[in-house]
Amino acid sequence: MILNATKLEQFHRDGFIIIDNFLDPAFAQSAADRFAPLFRGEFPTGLYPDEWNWREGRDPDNLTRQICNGWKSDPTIAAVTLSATIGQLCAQLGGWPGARIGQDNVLWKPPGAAALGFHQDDSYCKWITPPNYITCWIGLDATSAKGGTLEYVPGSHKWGDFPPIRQFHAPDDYHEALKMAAAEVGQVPEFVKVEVPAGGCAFHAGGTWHGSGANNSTQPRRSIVAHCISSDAKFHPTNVSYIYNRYKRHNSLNMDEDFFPVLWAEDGHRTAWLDPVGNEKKIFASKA
Ligand SMILES: O=C(O)CCC(=O)C(=O)O
Repeated sequence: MILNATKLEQFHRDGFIIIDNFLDPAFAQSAADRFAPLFRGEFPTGLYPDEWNWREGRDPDNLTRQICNGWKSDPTIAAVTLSATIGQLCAQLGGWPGARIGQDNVLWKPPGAAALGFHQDDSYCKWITPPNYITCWIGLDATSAKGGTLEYVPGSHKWGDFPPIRQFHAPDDYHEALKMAAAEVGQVPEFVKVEVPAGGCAFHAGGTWHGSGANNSTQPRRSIVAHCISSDAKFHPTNVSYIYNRYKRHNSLNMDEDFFPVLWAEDGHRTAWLDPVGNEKKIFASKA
């Protein structure tokens, strides 16, 4: 799967692109079916994910449920977020020699669940050099403005770097940090809402401002997200992530492929323990 010149131009101009048919709809449904067991703590690999931010019976129903690095816990999630296809597209968009997974997210916004604050992904990867994500966001359900789909501010990847936001989950005003950033650079934000059928996706640059409103529909909004980094990425020499620096070796800044596998590289490398490229055919719907 290779992006054509129009899509690349759009990405560099707007900071995102939207692809209506990306995951095969039947596969999107089987991935969505994994959400309820995962958030109940049923992990087929036996491994906890790196972050597990909502648990059945413990946390309020009106929060968006989030797991980070679900690939470690569930092979169906891994089939998507560790795919060579996503790696290749992210490398192409980032102008990188290849792509690794930096982190994945499993996001479940049931009817009535609250917003997620507008932010830039790159604010959250200062523990990596270069500190840049290219993100692939996939809707497993058909998405709508009413259902709290992902929203972008076109061109906002050119506004520069801003710090992590005050409140990511269920903020009082999900535009708060965006408004402050826009005022600082003298811009008036416009919004594009990602309305795609089940299996549709969007790719965005790490600097692009994005977030999502409450789910005011009667349908769940389930998404899988792959935040890729360059295959050349290293740990930052001094900035430490209290979770992800657990995977850093002593006296080395190299990122271990056991924890940050290379999904695709232009020299043909793909981390040896991942599924071979040919196994992906039934997962993806179309050519971009
Ligand atoms: O799904 C959402 O509403 C937010 C997702 C997000 O922040 C991301 O994909 O980087």
